[in-house]
Amino acid sequence: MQFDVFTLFPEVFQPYLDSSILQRARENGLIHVDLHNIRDWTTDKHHITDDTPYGGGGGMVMKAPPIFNAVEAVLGAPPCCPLIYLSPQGRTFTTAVARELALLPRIGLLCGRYEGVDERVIEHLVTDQISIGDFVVTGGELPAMIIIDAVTRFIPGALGDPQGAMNDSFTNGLLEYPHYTRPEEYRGWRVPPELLSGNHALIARWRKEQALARTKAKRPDLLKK
Ligand code: 9WO
Repeated sequence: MQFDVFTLFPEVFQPYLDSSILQRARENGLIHVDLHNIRDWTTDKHHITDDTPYGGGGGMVMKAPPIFNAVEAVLGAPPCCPLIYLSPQGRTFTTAVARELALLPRIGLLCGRYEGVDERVIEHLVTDQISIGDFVVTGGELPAMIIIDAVTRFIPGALGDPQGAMNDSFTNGLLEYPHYTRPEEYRGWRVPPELLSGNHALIARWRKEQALARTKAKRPDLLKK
């Protein structure tokens, strides 16, 4: 699966893409991430990407021409794949959306900064808007990175474990059971005896009960679904 990211700050993606699961998924050819600096598609001497808003009010708006130039150069016109704008106004990102996106061969991710992009970009270039939650951050880069991460986990083989994301929270509609590792006792706190019993049926039952109890206590809304 290919991700084409359009951003003014491509360098913020690199360290995360070069770590852990995403690094390995890239090395194994399961995902390919291309970072495109919108500034490279400006045509003026000063490489200007933003301007003051019509109607006043302060702040800056990302200009339409460099964004159209960048996206059309990379994805074509008409575009070869969806272009997702990361915005608090989008549909909410969930595990179901991540699974759906993981089925696509390619997606574009457009990251806004400042007060956002010229509305004509959203009307005539963007095909989908996604929000990762009801809050505002400095730009769309971190939300885009979250989408790349969550989607990659649903690409077969990306987790190295044949079970993949099967046991993750939300996949079965429940929160995860508690995890423990050595030592067996730390500062007087013991690991639950069920996990030390060696009885696999007992362990499975204990984990299921824990997952249910936690979900009931912390996220009763998930049980209703
Ligand atoms: C900034 C701002 C400043 C003064 C008055 C109003 C304002 N609105 C914004 C704003 O929404 N800025 C956005 C920053 C513009 C688009 C990119 N930015 C962004 C994306 N912030 N938060 C997101 C985001 C994306 C997906 N899911 C959650 C949040």
